[in-house]
Amino acid sequence: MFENNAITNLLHIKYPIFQGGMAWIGTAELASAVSNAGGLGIIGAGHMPPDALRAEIQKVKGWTKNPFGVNIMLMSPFVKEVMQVVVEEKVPVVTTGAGNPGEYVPALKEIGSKVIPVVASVALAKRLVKSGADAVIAEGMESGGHIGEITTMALVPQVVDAVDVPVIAAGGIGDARGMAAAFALGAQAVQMGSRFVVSEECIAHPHYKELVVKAKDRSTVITGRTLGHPVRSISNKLTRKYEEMEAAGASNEELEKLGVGALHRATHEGDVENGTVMIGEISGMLNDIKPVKTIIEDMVNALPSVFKTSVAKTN
Ligand code: TUI
Repeated sequence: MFENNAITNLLHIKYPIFQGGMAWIGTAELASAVSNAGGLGIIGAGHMPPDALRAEIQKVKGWTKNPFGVNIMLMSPFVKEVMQVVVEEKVPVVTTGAGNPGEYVPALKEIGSKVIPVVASVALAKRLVKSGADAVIAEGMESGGHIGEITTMALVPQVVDAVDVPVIAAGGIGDARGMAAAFALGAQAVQMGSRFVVSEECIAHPHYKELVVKAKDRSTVITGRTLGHPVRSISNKLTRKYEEMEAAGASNEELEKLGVGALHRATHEGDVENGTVMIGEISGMLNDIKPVKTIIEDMVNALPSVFKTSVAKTN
C-alpha cells in the first residue's frame, strides 16, 4: 500500500497522513500516537520556549520509534531559539507556518531534516521550493487557526502545477472522502488538524472537544483580518466582543490584547466562551471522539484503492 507515494517514500512512513502541528494541542501525546499509527505526528511549537520544546521532542523520541515532525510557528518570539533546538535534536521533519522560513532552510537541510513549509499561495510555494523545501503543504482557508485567503479546492491544484516537489493538501479534510479529493487534485498526502483534536489522545480540555463535536457547518468565524493575521475559530463570546470592538474602531493594540493567552484559556482551562477555540470548517462533521489509530485506519480503509496503488503525479 502507498508504495508509489512520494511522501511515504520520502519520509519513511506507512500512510501519507500528517497531523497538523497545533499550538498547545499538538503535544507529545498526540504526535507520538499519530506516528505510532503510521502517520506523521507533529509537535506544534506554537509560542513554546526552547526548553519546553526540547522536553516535548524527547518525550516523542521515547514514545515512538517512527519518524515525527515539529511545526515551527514563525510568528513566535522564540523562533530563532526553537530552530536551534530542532537542529540540535536532529528532528526528522520540520514544518513551518504563519510566515516565510526561507532563511532557516539551509541549516535544517544540513542536518538532514526534511523541510516542509505550509504555504497559502503559489508565490510562496515557488520561492520556498527554490530555497530547497522538500515538499510543501498547501493549506486552504477551511482550516482552523491562522489561515490564508484561498480555499483548498482552488489552492492545491495551482500549487501542484507550480512546483516540482510533492504537495500535501490541508484544510477541510477529515475523512476518506476528503483524502480522495486531495489526491484527485494532485496532492500526494493530506494534513489534518481538526480531526485529531477530537481524538482520545489529544490533551485539549474536554470542554474544547465537546464544543467541536457540537459544532455545525457554520459555527466558525474569521477574526483578525484587519490585523493582517486572520484566525478561524468557533463563534463565541470572545469572537463577538472582538467583532464589536473592531466595528467600533478599536486600535490594533487593543484588538491584539484580546487574543493574548486566549488559546490556552480554551485548550487548557476549558473556558470556551472567553477563550479561542481554533478549529476548521469541517467541525460540523466531527461528531465523535475516537482513538488516533481508529481515525487513521478507518480513513485508509475507506479510501478508494486507486489512490493506494497509484498517485496522480509522481514527482
Ligand atoms: O500556522 C498555521 N496555523 C496556525 S498558527 C497558530 S498559533 C497562533 N496563535 C495565536 C494567534 C495566531 C496564531 C494557529 N494556527 N497554519 C499555517 C499557515 N501558514 N496558514 C497560513 C500560513 C501562511 C500565511 C502567510 C504562511 C505564509 C504566509 O506568508 C508569509 C510571507 O511572508 O509571504
